[in-house]
Amino acid sequence: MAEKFYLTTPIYYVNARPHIGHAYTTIVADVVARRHRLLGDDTFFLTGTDEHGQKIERAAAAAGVPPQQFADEVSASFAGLWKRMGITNDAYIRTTDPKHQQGVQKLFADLYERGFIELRTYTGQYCVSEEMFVEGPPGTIGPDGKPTETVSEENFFFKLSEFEGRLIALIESNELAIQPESRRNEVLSFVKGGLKELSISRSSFTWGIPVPEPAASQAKEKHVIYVWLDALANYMTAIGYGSEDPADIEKFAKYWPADLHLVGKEIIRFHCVYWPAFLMAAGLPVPKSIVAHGWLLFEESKMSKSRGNIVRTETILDGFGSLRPAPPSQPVGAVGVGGASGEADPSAALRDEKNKASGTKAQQDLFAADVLRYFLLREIPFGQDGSFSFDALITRYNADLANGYGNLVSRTLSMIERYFEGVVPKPSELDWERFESVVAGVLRHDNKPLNAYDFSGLIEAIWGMLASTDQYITKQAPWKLASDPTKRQELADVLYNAAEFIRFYTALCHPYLPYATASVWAQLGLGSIEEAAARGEFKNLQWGGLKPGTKLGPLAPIFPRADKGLAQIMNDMEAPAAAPTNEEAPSHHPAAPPRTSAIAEENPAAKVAGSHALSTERTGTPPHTEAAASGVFAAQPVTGESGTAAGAAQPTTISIDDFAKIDLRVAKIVVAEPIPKADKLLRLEVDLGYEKRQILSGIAEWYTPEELIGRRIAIIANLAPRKMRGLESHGMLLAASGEDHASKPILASFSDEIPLGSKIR
Ligand code: ME8
Ligand code: MG
Repeated sequence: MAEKFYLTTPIYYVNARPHIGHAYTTIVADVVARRHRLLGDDTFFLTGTDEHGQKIERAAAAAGVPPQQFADEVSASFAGLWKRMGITNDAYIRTTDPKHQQGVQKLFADLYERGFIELRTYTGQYCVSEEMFVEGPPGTIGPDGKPTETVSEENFFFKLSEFEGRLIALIESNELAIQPESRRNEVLSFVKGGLKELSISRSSFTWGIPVPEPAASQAKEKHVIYVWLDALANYMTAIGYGSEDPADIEKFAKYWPADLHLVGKEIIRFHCVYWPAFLMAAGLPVPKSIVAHGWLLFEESKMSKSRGNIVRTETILDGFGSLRPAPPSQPVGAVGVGGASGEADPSAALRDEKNKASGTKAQQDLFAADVLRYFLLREIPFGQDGSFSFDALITRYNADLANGYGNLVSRTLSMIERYFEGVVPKPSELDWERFESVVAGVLRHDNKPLNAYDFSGLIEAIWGMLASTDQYITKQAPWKLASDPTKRQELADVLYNAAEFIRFYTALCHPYLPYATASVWAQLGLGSIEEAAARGEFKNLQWGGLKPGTKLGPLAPIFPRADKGLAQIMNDMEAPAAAPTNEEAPSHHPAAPPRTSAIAEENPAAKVAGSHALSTERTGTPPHTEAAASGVFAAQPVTGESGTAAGAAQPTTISIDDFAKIDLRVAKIVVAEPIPKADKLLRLEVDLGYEKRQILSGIAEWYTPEELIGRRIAIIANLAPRKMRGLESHGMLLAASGEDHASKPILASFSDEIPLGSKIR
């Protein structure tokens, strides 16, 4: 029977929207989950959000929104991001879920009944941003660098000190394995330094899970359960703890204890000391391992919501997503690949939820998510802190993905296409010796449990092999062999070996680059990588697994080179969000969806009059895509549905003179036609009454030429011309579109009475 593997990320606070620090942990967990699935384990991967406590209550109050509504909005932005990135979590827990609350109350009641909780009066220093008590006199500075607040309350206390000895034994025996070693030592010395009783309830605010009976009626005031006890319990409630439902009971019995809690290094005390102590007190098994990673730094300090020095993952998805090459003409059968582009009626397909998920924007997101995954895992030695910058991201991308893996794949497969009509040739023999010398040790390295978290080491080793395959091709010079008819078999040998190496690297990299490897797998003619993985093909890779005679799939570029200018574009995309989202006094609603707030803070007139690249930010469409770079200028809703989150952000005002600079006019579409090799673009000729002109517009996914011809629409007439695909575009169409990039932009249109060329003011 398959072994089970249960892993978790921390559940993220919903006081502000996600940044790439959260994405880092979630990506690492996703890589580990994918790897365990490849090994055939019955894997369960959990993430979610932490929604109670004083910090969230205050953030909601500052935004003027009830805490539940605030939590709903921010939690949805985390869940939505994970979906965009193709994260494969099996469940998503929210601590406001009724089932979770029921489980937490059961845990509290059990601890109370077993005699590990008692009521006491307490005065101490509290740090709200870390939700923890701190030793010291009033005015003591908390871990967030700010003075703590003095709290004097009657509280329920957990008898933590009773667990000192048992915790030390647990950790020293590795029954609870803590990695890396430095963190293990840190935890051990903390425990050996002596443990004090831990306050596990609060009565000065209400946003939390109420302390249950019989404990509740012992206290004078109403208490809520300490947010960390509430939060940690998610790891059990998400898999059924506290529920009477037989299916839940079975699930909990199957998956608990967790095999791995993956966390950032700042929360190891909660996970390695408090959590196992609570569990031992409740008579439950403790997790098998806790693995702590380092921090992502930005401009030398920890990227954090309270510092405001964050980079949003959305910026990378939108920025790098714009590079994504057009998909091969046939679906390649991987998650999120294929889809609407080849449909006869794309707008009909987009209405379908399922197709929507595999639409063009979804593909761009998955492509860009791969780039971020690769960068974070390759660049930062796991466990250490690492700096993030857009420049480093682009440098890595070009060196390793575009010039490395991507180039190896395209040169090899295009030669098979050219010299062997796209059919994998038959080698004279399986070249085991070459294989052994190149692959030496790497496969064993991957399987070594001790190195399970040395992601950068493994990737480095794979890229070393990749380079040697590249050198092999260069040395054999198949393009020369091809010109000599007597060297046909040698040519077959070189290209077979190269393709078989690529198959190996692709299988090894699958957990890191799930989207790109799916595409390469399909181009190798091997179909769906997900299915191959599910069949267990990657558990024991054999040289020669690529069968001669295999017909390659449709070829397409994997990683086109990124221009250095992309760094500036992404920096600009961050600019509006760079204002500190101070938790105590938010300058704007932290939950505002990034694009909406960015729009609200920008000056629309400046964007229209300014460069095309900038106008793409405002449309929320990635820069450099044809849809964005020319032709459509889409308005997006500035106010969120609730009218709160987004509505709180105020648009910058412009003067009437600014507006007067934009020449908006009514025009009629007289010609509309596709542009060869540009899937998204249409070439339009519009009549302004006083002149006709050409506009290139990225609306081919949504409009057929037939339905456009004859329509009266609104255009920006005084935009500087721009050349694309060798054609000049003189203006942009105005269109309204939703938050969702995948939805159809609705062109601003006029009835027939209005004369052509009329000015819109
Ligand atoms: O601590 N670098 O939530 P949180 C790397 N709700 N990782 C980072 C990071 C950075 N700059 N910033 C955040 C909480 N993270 C609690 C957890 S668990 C029962 C409750 C990641 O929103 C990292 O995993 O402050 C870190 O531990 C976590 O986000 C903290 O998220
Ligand atoms: Mg934190």
